[in-house]
Amino acid sequence: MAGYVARALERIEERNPHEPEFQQAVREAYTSIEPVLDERPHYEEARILERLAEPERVIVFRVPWVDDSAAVQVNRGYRVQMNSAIGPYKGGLRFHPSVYLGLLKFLAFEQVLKNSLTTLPMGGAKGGSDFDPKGRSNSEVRRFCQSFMTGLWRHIGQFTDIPAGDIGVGSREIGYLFGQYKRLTNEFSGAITGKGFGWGGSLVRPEATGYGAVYFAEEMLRTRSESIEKKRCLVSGSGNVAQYTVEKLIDLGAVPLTMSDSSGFVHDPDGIDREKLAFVLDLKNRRRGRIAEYAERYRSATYTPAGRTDSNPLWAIPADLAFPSATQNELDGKDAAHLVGNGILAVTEGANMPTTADGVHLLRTAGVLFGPGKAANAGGVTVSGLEMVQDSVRRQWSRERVDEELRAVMAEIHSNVRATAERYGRPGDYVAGANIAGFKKVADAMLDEAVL
Ligand code: NDP
Ligand code: 2IT
Repeated sequence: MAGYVARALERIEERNPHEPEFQQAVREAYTSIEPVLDERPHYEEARILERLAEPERVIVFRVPWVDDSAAVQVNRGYRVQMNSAIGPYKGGLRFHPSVYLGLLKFLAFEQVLKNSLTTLPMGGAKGGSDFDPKGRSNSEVRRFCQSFMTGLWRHIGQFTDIPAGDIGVGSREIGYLFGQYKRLTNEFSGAITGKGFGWGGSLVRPEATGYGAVYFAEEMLRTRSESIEKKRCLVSGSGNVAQYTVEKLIDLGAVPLTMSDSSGFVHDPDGIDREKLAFVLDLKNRRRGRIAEYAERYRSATYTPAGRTDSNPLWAIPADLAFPSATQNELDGKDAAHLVGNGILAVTEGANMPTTADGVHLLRTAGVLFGPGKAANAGGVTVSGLEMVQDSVRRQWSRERVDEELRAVMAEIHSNVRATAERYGRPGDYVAGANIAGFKKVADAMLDEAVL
């Protein structure tokens, strides 16, 4: 490994112990940008790698709230404002019991490079809480969100930091958060994205991440003269990203075979069609039930509970395309070996860092088209950026216009990533291309703005 990268990684890992996901994300990015560092030695003088891995600001706050049995609960709230070199901090909020500072630092770090790729002027951030919305009533979720925003509101704003959704934060939570933000600031502004269309949101924002991932997969397949049509697809997750990945796959004539949640996965060899997807949307977004119910409703499907073996049997099902769209590190080396063994054509990351480092290595060396999350799932934050544009000009665009812009940005990201990989001697390496292209724009802005 070239000198500066190795030295910087050592320092960063020493400074950030007990944060394995953050270390993983930084290592993956930095080891793939070496060719730029060789070309631009002044980055080392400016200690760009160290600065990029140090959040500009971290906010940690108490989130007290009262549950339905009148008991007081205490959670921890966070916002990691990672980098504002190219625009205001921007990134989602995650409510999940696994949330801790290191997890949000990994997500904020990824967000900086991802947002840089979108062509829009957005810095990177991530926030959230260890609150577990599962099994909580609407009133409990509302009280939690209001308390969370009471801690956060003074640190965000339309020109400062614009949160959005992520795991555990969907349209219901965004509504509660936005309502409380408005009440505290006495201002109706676009300080949060993912809002409902009736109150300042953008059409296609709910669909954007999933649609964008499929558009990115289409672009990758085109380089091999392949199309999505009739391809058998493995999708993990059954939340926002997975739902609209499946919808777009159906639109384009592909055959989605699987969906999952943290309890297990369903495999439907007949394919998930529109009616079955509508069942999943109702199950997950309204009734908030478990994916196992799909296999009770549709006899063509089988259900496999999670955690019986050390690899995930979802990835062992023969298919042409894979869309990991649930969570980080859900696809490891063994899973990748199953995919390769079954002749998978492309893996497109809908989630953030769903593939482990050895998984990525195996897929890449086997020549599988591999679309890393920071490029492939950038559609969500892209339409968040378009929501900010609409909020600023106080107009709302048509579904067709937003979808067209989303499609164009995903094609632009794909061609930029591909051309960058080629230019730096890594043809076809979307990981290197995405990291280098995302990094250069931010690093150069940091240099222009002096030592901040
Ligand atoms: P949702 O909360 O809507 O859905 C998450 C899905 O993943 C659920 O099916 C959930 O199952 C499953 N899941 C969550 N945690 C785990 C876990 N530890 N193990 C197994 N399954 C798990 O979130 P999103 O769909 O919004 O997010 C999914 C991924 O996509 C995340 O990595 C997120 O960071 C990323 N992403 C999201 C964007 C967005 O716009 N929403 C944009 C770009 C990336 P269960 O219900 O059982 O918890
Ligand atoms: O990981 C992500 O890109 C998101 N969760 C979306 C962030 C956003 O600001 O829309």
